[in-house]
Amino acid sequence: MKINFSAALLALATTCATASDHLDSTFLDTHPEWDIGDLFLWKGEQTGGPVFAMTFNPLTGSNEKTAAIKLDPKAVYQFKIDTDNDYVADLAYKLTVKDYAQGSQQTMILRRATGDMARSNEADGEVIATGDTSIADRPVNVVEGDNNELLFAGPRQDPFFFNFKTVESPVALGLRFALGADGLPSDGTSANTFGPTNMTFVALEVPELKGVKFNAWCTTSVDGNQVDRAGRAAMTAIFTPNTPPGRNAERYPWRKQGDHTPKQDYNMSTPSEDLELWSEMVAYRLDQVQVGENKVQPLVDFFLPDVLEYNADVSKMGYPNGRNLKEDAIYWTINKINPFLYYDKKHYNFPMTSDQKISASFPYAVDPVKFKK
Ligand SMILES: [Ca+2]
Ligand SMILES: [Ca+2]
Ligand SMILES: [Ca+2]
Repeated sequence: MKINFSAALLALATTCATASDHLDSTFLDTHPEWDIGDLFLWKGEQTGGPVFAMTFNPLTGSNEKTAAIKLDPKAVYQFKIDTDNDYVADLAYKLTVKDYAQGSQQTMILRRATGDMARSNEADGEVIATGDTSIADRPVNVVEGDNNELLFAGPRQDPFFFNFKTVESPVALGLRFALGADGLPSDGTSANTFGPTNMTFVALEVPELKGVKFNAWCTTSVDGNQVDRAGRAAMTAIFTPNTPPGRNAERYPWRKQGDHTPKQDYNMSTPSEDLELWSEMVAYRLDQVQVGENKVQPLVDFFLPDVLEYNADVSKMGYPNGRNLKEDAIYWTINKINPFLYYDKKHYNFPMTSDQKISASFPYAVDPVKFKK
């Protein structure tokens, strides 16, 4: 099979415009408090246990909005953990919030659920921590749980990055075109991929899970129904992409039963269903971006089920064995699919790491960006 080098790269690059899991369905576009932007998972410096982090309210772009963003008191926010490799949750940490009479600070209630409750979309399980969220322009408020867990929720700068500014065409051209077409601010450096933007960061460090191997993903549910989920970086953006200008929307993304693009169906399904429901979609997309025929099935098996693995025993952790705040998961994803990523090798050394000044202590993510008036 002859590889059309630039067409394949352009096809893949344009899908990353709304990466990672930000704005990943038209339904979630209207519910930013439910819309997971990314899942991160790494070994915490503070306790040595894993840190789980997820983001909401993507692309918050002013001081006023940063001061106002909150979580939804109707929603249940969960880190799902599978410890026996069947991709069904055995343990879940479930966060809910309550509003105060005024202001954007909220009370958090963290529950730990096992067995059937680990699988549910409800706020069930044993309460292990209560305390307040953090707000802009105030010191960080870290809440401690019954088993020495560390919990944080509040505004931070979005840690998501993908450095494409220094990547020469066609990748850079494709991404700049896509970002411009979406009207997103695009600095394109590893400090400010979408320009400087803030979001709500939810982080949980769990010393109890030190040394445990597991698979993890995160979910948002409302009224008992799952409305978003995320595991690996940019899965919906890459595998059920928006149709770029000039392409036939009827043929471009894979269609479920020939009628609609399945972005929200994907968000409402679970990792144990992934191989059955989504193998065909992933294979269709891989063929579209012209990976070799013999590579399609190994890559389907690599990307599904959509979870991050965690094995702290491995001497060199790296995506998708966890995903820390500094590593470039989008680079690794593109490189996995199209390993001929082209850039100026004389002047740059990919993969790059984030330019954000990540803290050595919990919750690690940096202060919210202050916008000039
Ligand atoms: Ca999302
Ligand atoms: Ca399991
Ligand atoms: Ca999602």
